Amino acid sequence: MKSISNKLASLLLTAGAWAGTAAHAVQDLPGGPAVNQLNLAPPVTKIAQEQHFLHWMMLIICTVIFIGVFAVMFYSIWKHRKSRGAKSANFHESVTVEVVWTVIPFIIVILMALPATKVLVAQKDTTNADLTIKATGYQWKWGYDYITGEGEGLAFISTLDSSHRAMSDSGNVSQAPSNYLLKVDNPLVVPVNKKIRVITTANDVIHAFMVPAFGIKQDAIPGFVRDTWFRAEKVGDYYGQCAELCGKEHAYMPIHVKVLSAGDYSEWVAEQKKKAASKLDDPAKVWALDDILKRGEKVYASNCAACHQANGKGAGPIKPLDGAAVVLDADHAKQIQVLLKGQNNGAMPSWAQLSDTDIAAVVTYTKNNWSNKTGQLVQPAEVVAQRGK
Ligand code: HEC
Ligand SMILES: [Cu+2]
Repeated sequence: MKSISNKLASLLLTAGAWAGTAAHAVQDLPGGPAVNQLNLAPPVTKIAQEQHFLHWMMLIICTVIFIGVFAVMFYSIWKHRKSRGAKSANFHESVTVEVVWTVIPFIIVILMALPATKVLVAQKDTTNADLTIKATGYQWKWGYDYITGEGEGLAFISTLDSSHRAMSDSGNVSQAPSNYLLKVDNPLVVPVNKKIRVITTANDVIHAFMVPAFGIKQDAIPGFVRDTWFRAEKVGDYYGQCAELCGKEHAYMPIHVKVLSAGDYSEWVAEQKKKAASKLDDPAKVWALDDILKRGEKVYASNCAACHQANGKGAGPIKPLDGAAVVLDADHAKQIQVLLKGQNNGAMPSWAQLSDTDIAAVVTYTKNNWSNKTGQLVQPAEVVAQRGK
């Protein structure tokens, strides 16, 4: 007996210690998931508020009915049990009972369906948007294009922070920050109190754009466009994830929406436009090896390391780049073609959407990193020449 209670005590202690460290390491993320969160995310749009109302209203109605029906049932069984000499009633086809049990549920269903339909229709009304943004799902990142409204013309890719990916690989998450696996390099930025229409589509497989605080979730399907909308009523950071199983890195394509005041948003747009103008690389520029290597390291970390690994060794069917013949080859065209067209039916995807400078940079980087000390320098002009070949 003693040993059992000892075992129980030590089990409880370990559980306590585990809960203790977990609570220490992980904290609520404002605008994102909370520790031990059970309810829906705190709503930040009218639609999300109404979804909350519908959810609780229906849950309460169902619970009341459940308790009522089962209470009557158990009471009747108990009260009219055989041992008390109860005799079963002997009636058939009571019109009153049948009318009552048809009409009452019908009224209840209508009472629930009316407000639900109202919200559903409002959700689908994507007209008169102040801003239209296209969200494109890629394996495994999001592309955002500002199509109309303030910020029109801006476009960027949003990827998971590579340090979070590395933390996940290592399995050591004791130092995980509250935005673990939700931190991205470029969040989607929108103004507060404006109607934002999000057009969703995808480049490879089906993804889904979901932000619980806004009450939106919309499939992103290759070759199709779907849309949804939100009007965030509070400045802040809100998080979501791809919500359609889309391959092995599905868990690593988070969504971060930054809602700014109108003034801050205008400033952000002006800053992005300036940056975009200065970033427009001249593909005719002739680079020095050191400069292009620095650029290539970044391009590799955000686009290639997920598959080929930071150490260039690949994994399983993903061929290594460290020591690969095509990487070491003095003919630059071979590797440039692999990047532009992909290889093995897209197992190695095409990277044609990267700029000429980014492709030249990452090719140069792979040719001079790990044990690949070729000293070869690939210029953007060589990529330009290979496009369309
Ligand atoms: C989605 C995973 C994935 C990503 C991301 C990826 N690759 Fe690959 N890559 C592959 C696979 C798989 C192969 C092997 C294809 C085959 O079987 O021929 C490959 C092959 C290659 C090859 C040819 C190697 C050889 O020996 O034939 C090169 C070069 C290459 N990748 C470079 C890159 C670069 C540079 C990037 C980043 C811009 C990148 N890859 C991103 C999956 C990926
Ligand atoms: Cu996805």
